[in-house]
This record gives sequence, C-alpha cells and structure tokens, in this order.
Amino acid sequence: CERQDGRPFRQRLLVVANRLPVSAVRRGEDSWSLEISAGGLVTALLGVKEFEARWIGWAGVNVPDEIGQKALTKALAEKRCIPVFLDEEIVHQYYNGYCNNILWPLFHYLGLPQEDRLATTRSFQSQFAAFKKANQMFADVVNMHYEEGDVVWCHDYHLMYLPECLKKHNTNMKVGWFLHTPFPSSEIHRTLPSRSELLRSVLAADLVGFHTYDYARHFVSACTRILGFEGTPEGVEDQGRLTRVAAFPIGIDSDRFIRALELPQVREHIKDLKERFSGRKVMLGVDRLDMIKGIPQKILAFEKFLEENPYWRDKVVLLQIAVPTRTDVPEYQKLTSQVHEIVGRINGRFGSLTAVPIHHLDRSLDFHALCALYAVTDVALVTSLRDGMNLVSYEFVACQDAKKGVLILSEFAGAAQSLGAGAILVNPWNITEVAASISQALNMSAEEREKRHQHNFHHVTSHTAQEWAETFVSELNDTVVEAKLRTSK
Ligand code: ADQ
Repeated sequence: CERQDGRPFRQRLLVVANRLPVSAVRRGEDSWSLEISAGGLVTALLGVKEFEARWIGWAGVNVPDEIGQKALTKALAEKRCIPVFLDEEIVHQYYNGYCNNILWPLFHYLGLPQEDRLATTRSFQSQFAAFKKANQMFADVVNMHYEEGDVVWCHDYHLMYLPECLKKHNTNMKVGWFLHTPFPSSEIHRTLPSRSELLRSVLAADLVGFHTYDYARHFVSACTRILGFEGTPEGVEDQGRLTRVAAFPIGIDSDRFIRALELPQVREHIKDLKERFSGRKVMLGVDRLDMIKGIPQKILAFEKFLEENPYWRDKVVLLQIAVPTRTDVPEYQKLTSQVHEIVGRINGRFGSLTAVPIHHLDRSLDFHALCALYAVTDVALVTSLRDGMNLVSYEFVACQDAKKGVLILSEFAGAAQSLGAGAILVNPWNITEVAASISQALNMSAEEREKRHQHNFHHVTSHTAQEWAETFVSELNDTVVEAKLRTSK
C-alpha cells in the first residue's frame, strides 16, 4: 500500500471505536448508501500521513440478515472501514445500558440517572455481561484483520474491556487505548461494581492515554488504591509489567477552519450574519444537547446578565446551537423541554416585537455555516459541567483571527488546561460568576482581547489533531520497544 505521494506507509493502524465514521442507509436487499461523518477523530486520522489507517466499529444499524451484512461489508471496505455487527439486544444492554446509562454519567460526575437508579443497579450485572460480550465481538473482528506489526488503537469508554480481550489472544499485539471523556476521581470510579475488572482490562494495553494530566493521575490513583498496584512516573506497574499512562491532549485540524473562512460561500454567510445582527454583539454556544454541556446553566447565567445590565438588553444576542442526541432517552427529552422552557421565558421577559435575546436551534449546522458563525461571534460561551476536552472552544479560536473575540470557558472542560491563560475561566454552576464574566468579556479592551486571543490561537494552531494522533502512535511504538528491552535485560 502506498501514500498519495507514492512512498510506502510506515505502518498499518487499526483504529477501533464504537462507531464507524460513516452513517449507513439501506437502499435495497443488497445495497447501501454511505456518508462519511467527519467527527474530530476522523479528521485527526485523515491528517496522519505515515500510517495506513483502517477503522473497525459498529455502523450504527441493525443488520440481521447475511445478504445485508455481506453487502454492507463490501461497501464499507471501499472506505477502509470494517463493520462489527451488533444485534438489537446487545446494543440495548451494552450501548444504551452500560455505556451511556452507567459509564457516561459516572465519568462526568453526574451519578446514575435519578429516575431509574434502582432499576439500573439491578440490571448492572446483565449490562456488564453484555458490555464484555460486545467488546469480545470487536476483538474477534480485530483478530480477523490483524497482521503482524500493525498498531491497534482502541478508543473510548465503550471499549474499556477490549485491551484485555486482544492481549489474551495475542500478547505481542501493540495495543493502545485512549479515553475521550474525563477519567473521574478514584472515589467515583470505586463505586462501580465492575471497577477492578475494568481497570485490569485497560492495563492490559501497552499505552493508556487521556486528554489531561489530571485524568491520567486519577486513573493511576484508581489503580493503586483499588488494585493495590504501584504508580510510577511512567504509569502503573504490577509484577514487573509496566503499562505506560500519559496525557495526550487532542487538537483540531485548525488549517481546515482557517482555509474555510476564505471560501466564497463562507464569506457570503459571514456577510449575511453581520447584516442580520448589525448593532448587536453576538454570543455563541455550540453543543450537543447533553447533560454534561451545562446548557440550562449557560442560559440562566445569560438571563442574570440581562437582569443586571439593562444597558445591554437590546445590544446583545445569544445564539445557542444544540444538536439533539439520544432523543429516545427520557432524561434527554426532559433536558430538551427544560431548555425550551427557559429560553421561552427569557425571550418573553426581555424580547420585543422585533428582536429576541436568545436564538435557540435544536439542530446540527453544516461545516461552512458553523465556521461563519464562529467568525462573527464576539463572545463564545462553553459552560460544560464536565467535558473531556471540548473541541468547540478550539474551533472558535481557530476562526477568530480577524475578530479576536473572547472565550468564556468552564474550568471543568479539559480545554481549560490548554486555553486557560487566554480564556475567562468560570465555574458553570455559579451563574452570578458567569454573568459577571459575560460583562467582563463584552467590555474588554481591544488590547486585552488581542493578547488573550494570540495565546489561544498559537496553542490551537500548534497542537493539531494530526500531531496528537502521530504522537500517540509513535509513543505506543516506543513503549513496546522499551518494554522488550526491559524484559530482555
Ligand atoms: P463531544 O462531547 O461531542 O466529544 P466536542 O469536543 O465539543 O464534544 O466536539 C463536538 C463536535 O461536534 C465539534 O467538532 C463541533 O463542531 C461539533 N458540533 C457540536 N454541535 C454542533 C452543531 N450544532 N452543529 C454542527 N456541529 C456541531 C467527545 C468528548 C469531548 C472531547 C471529544 C474529542 O465529550 O470532551 O473533546 O470527544 O475527544
């Protein structure tokens, strides 16, 4: 296999993630249409030139029949994707149950869902069994496609049991695991009935990565306190075997955003938005509509700001773009109505016949529309209650080189570690503090905005997604070489 420039790839990379980066729609018994969904991970790996990457994951659809499975496998192969077929029951127990109902809220310090806490506790064992079964199904597909020398990179909390399954089958496989969410304090992790099994499985990997040093530290202390293993500056050691643990903060493909701002359709969009909101400062929120993003808290803080600053009431607008996720889950439905209710109340209270202070959209925007919005924004508001990193804050900074707007950023987002010196950091639970930070941002001098922006822009453009992926994979290769040297001594 060759790269586009004709040189051979250095290595094959098998990227294993719960979801493949495509959405598949069945068009007939044996025909499928596929659309690449360009998430952060896809763009990160597209930029990695040295490795020939293949994806292994679930296509997000139930395909019970053999004809459909064969056709989908063939169609995906053209996109270098390999499917793992999960049936509805497994998806229900593994994905909706153990992953999204237990691990997701717990890793974000939200506890188990309030309404069905006891039911979740009762179904815990069966959901964990399904979780292990699903992870083994991913492992079986990896084993089928693995060739000696490949690097296997497992992603996220859905696949915490995968490193163990892979190493059990082949101890020589180079396995890395990266977590995209926070890893919580060991006091939170220890409440999980499957706490030890999960840690042991992750430790089967050669390299374990997190977005921040704090998450890595929490993971190491969970291993020392719960398993009694030894924490070392390199990672976690047990009976002479070291698992390397480190922070690899993700980035974005900043050039893609910067280049997009030059496109005629984006410029046109920017012009329209400027006209539409002329005379008003634009504040922006872009989030998945998830509990962790702190959307109600953000809107309440904006209300407090309007309450305390009558001068600004007709001179500022908040655009909140929220992509619905997990719309079949009652807690998410409740969150959506809660947000609608608050937005309606505030617009009724502070709006006029011709203008409202909040524009709330329950949908996804295409890439070009998103870039234009980022570019015209004066103040971006990221108020996550917890967030592994938060790429929206990076994307905003990348699009702000002309305007030099202000980023208000939750101290509980991983991005606070990297963009903290340029952003105004806030505790999203404290709406009085967030309201004051809005006032500070809107009144900030041009010199201070410039200084803060330069700091963030430099970080975002020099710590890219491509660099993140390359660093992780070369560190994984080095870790395996060092481990071999250690054991041969
Ligand atoms: P997410 O929770 O999805 O990711 P984030 O990092 O902000 O959060 O990435 C969201 C992505 O979706 C961004 O690229 C953004 O542009 C896009 N997006 C969000 N709302 C959108 C909208 N309305 N329209 C169009 N696009 C929208 C998880 C973790 C994060 C971690 C990432 C990467 O929860 O903490 O930063 O993985 O590791």
